[in-house]
Amino acid sequence: MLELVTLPPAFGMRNISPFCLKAEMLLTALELPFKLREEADPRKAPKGKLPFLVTDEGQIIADSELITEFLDAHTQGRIYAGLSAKDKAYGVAVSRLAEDHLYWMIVASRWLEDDWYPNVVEGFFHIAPKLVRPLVAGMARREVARTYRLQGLGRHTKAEQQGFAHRDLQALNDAVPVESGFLFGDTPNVFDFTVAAMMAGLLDNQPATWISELAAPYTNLRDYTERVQAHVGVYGRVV
Ligand SMILES: N[C@@H](CCC(=O)N[C@@H](CS)C(=O)NCC(=O)O)C(=O)O
Repeated sequence: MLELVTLPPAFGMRNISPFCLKAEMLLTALELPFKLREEADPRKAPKGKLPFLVTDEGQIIADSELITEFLDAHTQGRIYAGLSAKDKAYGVAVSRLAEDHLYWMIVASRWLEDDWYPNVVEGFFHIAPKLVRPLVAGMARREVARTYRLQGLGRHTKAEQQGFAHRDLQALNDAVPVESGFLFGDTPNVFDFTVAAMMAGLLDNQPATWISELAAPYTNLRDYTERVQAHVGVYGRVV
């Protein structure tokens, strides 16, 4: 049976990682038998990040997009079936916005805010011995700060970062359908899972972060996120 390796629950989320949640939604929607395994230490993942998928033959596929490509081949093209080249282009562009831009502000809103950071220590590092916990978590925090700066967003003031977040959320709010349906029709596909998984973590993590508060007015995006999760029966939060 396929095995999807994900991060353990944290911050009120059953599946805290948007990449892990997307892969879980996809496997569920494809009705492929699979089991979930939790790995709290990403350093034990082949590429130092989760999720990864272990196939029946023991092949390991690390990265949610590579998992998607593998599953598309495995199901003889079911994932992208019926999508035009233009649909796919739109889906990829929206996914990159969510996963390669908005995502970093979600990370920063948890790790780099002094008043939220204790939740990170508790949520991600409770497995570390109490004595070394602040040290290990502090090293990881410095790495996140370095990455955020390298990515570029970390060079901006908080108000400027909030401006970038607003523009991302407005774009997603306008990109998804109003009231019913999904990006490409009546059934959600991998691109819906990408957006909804990212938004689920942003909206539902507890306690709220600056970006969850900022997302509150984007009600179309919130309703759509609920719709995708309800349709596939996979929620990011603990239900
Ligand atoms: N491009 C990767 C991103 C995966 C990713 O960033 N996972 C995060 C959790 S949300 C992770 O494992 N981070 C651990 C780390 O960077 O040390 C994918 O699509 O799977």
